[in-house]
This record gives sequence, C-alpha cells and structure tokens, in this order.
Amino acid sequence: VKPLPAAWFVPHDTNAEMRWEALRDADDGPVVGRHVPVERFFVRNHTGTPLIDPDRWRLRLFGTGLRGAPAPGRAVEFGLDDLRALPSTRLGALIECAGNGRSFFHRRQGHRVPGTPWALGGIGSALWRGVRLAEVLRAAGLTGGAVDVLPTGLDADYVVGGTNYGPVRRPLPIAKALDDALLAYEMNDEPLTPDHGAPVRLVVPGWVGVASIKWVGSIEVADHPLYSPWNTDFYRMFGPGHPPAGGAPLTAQVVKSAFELAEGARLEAGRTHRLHGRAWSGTAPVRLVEVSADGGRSWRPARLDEPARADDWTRWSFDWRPARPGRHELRARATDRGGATQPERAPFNREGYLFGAVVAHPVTVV
Ligand code: MTE
Ligand code: MO
Repeated sequence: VKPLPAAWFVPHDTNAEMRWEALRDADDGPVVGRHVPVERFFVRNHTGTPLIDPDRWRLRLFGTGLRGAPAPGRAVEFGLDDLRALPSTRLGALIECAGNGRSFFHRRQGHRVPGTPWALGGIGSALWRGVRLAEVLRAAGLTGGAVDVLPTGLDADYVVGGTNYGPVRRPLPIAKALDDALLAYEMNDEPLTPDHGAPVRLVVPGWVGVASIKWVGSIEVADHPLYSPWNTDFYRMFGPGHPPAGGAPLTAQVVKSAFELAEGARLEAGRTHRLHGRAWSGTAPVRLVEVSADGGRSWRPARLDEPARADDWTRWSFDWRPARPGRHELRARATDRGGATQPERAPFNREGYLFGAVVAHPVTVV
C-alpha cells in the first residue's frame, strides 16, 4: 500500500481509509473536486498489492458462455494494447467498500462486528477510462446463453483463519456485466497505479466495491451460475433476521452522506460557516440532503451544488451559524430519487455491511 500521509489517511492493516477532511483542507484551503486525486484515494486490499509488468500482462477469457467453450488452457487472450485498440469510454464513478461505515454498527448501535473498522472514508470517486466489459466479452465470442461472468484478481490467495479462499474473485451477473461495467486502465487520466489495480481493473458502478476486481487476470464466462467465497461466504447479509445461508449476494450500495469535516472539528462561534459534504446512492441520483444541528429534532435542506448523477456523488453545502460554544452534533441525511432516505438505524448484519444510517458528527464550537 502507498505511503500514508497521516493528514489524508487512517491506516487499517492492509487498508487505507480516506479522511473526509482531506477533501477540504481548511475552511478556505485547497479543495478536492468531484474526483479524488489518486494519492488520496482509499485502498482496500484483501492481501497485498502485486506489481505486474504491463507488457507481459494478459487478460484470459474462457468458459461455456463463449463460442466454442474454450477451456482455461485455450483462453481467448487480450494484451493491454489490444484493449486500448477497442473503443474507449470515460466514466466518473464511485467505488465504495460494502463495509464502509462499519465502525458505526458498534459506535452507534452497540454491535461488535469483525472486519475493517471504517468510519465513512472507505469510498472515493474517480474518472475511469477503459473499455466496456460488454465490448471485450463480445470480442471474445459471448453467446446468448451466458449467465455469469467471473473476474479473478492476480493478487495473492486470501488466507484467513487457516482457510485458503484462493485468489480474490466474484461472479457478476451477465446483465450488470453488459450494462455499465468497465475494464479500466486509467484513473484520473493517468495509467492505473499498482494500489488501484494496475494494469487493468473492473469498475462496477453503484455496486459494492468488491465487485470492482483489481489486477484482473482472467474472466470465466459461464452458461450456468458461478460461485466463489465472495458471493457465498462473504458479502451477503448474515445474522438475526437474515436467512441461515445469508441473504442474496450484495449488489447496490445504499444512500449515504458525509461532511467534509474532521470528527471534532473546531468552528468559531458567532460566524457563518459554509459546511460542505457529499451524498450518494448506488441505486438512484440523490434528490435531497437535509442537515440538522440540534440532535435530529429539526432538519433544513442543504444546497445541492451540482446536478445529481447516478454513478457519482453529489456535492452539497449548508450555512451554519453556531451561537453557543461547546460540543455540538451535526447530522446529514440524504434521500435518493428512488425514494430511499437514510434511516435512524441500519439493519444489523454480522459482517457489518451496508451501514447507511444517519451519523452524528461531533464538532466543537469555540
Ligand atoms: N480486487 C482484488 N483483486 N483484490 C482485492 O483485495 N478488494 C476489493 C476491490 N477489488 C480487492 C479487489 C474491495 S473489497 C474494494 S472495496 C475495492 O477493490 C477497493 O478499491 P481501491 O483499493 O481501488 O479503493
Ligand atoms: Mo470492500
């Protein structure tokens, strides 16, 4: 993982969490635009970052969903230049870890959950360039019978608790694969960096981050459902109120919002502060953001500072003039055009996925 400037990241084991205040260094300091610079973008690695020679890298496609059903040893191969020769697409899209916000299951709802204790910084937006997965699947001989597509990463096997789960890989239903999934080779107009999946990663807009497989080396295309631990043992809802084998594999991220402020940020009393934040949803553009400065008793709409989009976050702002010094709690609450609003409590699940409840953000007024 990249070196971690403490002003930008909170380290968690092999992961690096973006600090929200790093999007806005100070009240009037430098501001990060819609897309997060690569050096400030969060990193989530199950194991370690592999260094792959782009000249020797090959993407191998095989399986019963391709013409002639090539076996792994007879895969259809693409090099980086082959991908670059196909029509390219640029797409501004978020990647958000399914576990983003997980620490609030404990901090707000009293549930201890295992896994990376993210606050809200397991997310970032970037401008991706690459070739649509649909394009590559068709070039490889996709048949009408294909059901599932299984991209596999070239990172080390994931070994935990004495079990080797093999390389990180997760099946994607063919409908999503053909809809908007991108095989990206650039991030913010530069070649991908090793931490973010160089030379080529998948970007699956709106879906849990694990769908966006980094360092992709092969893609199996099958005319039957495929399984991997990442859609059976992990990334389902487990625990009370959920089916014994877990709910359906997780797909879209839920509606959320965050302030571009440090926890416990200090603000001056008696003057108006323009508070900034971002809101997003994996299923629909954001329609409304409301802010409360009185513990959730009253809410006022924030200003949406740009047109909302489906795949990206929307920046918003809110003027607040705190009168009285002391500790205050700010809250933001987003609603998307599908009608989903951030709830007071998130549905508990054993692994702490999809925490989308309203979060109290403490600030100190001086
Ligand atoms: N792909 C591979 N091969 N190995 C991984 O560990 N982590 C996934 C996904 N793709 C992962 C992966 C998870 S859980 C997330 S949230 C995103 O990558 C994070 O992408 P980023 O590190 O570029 O922010
Ligand atoms: Mo993740």
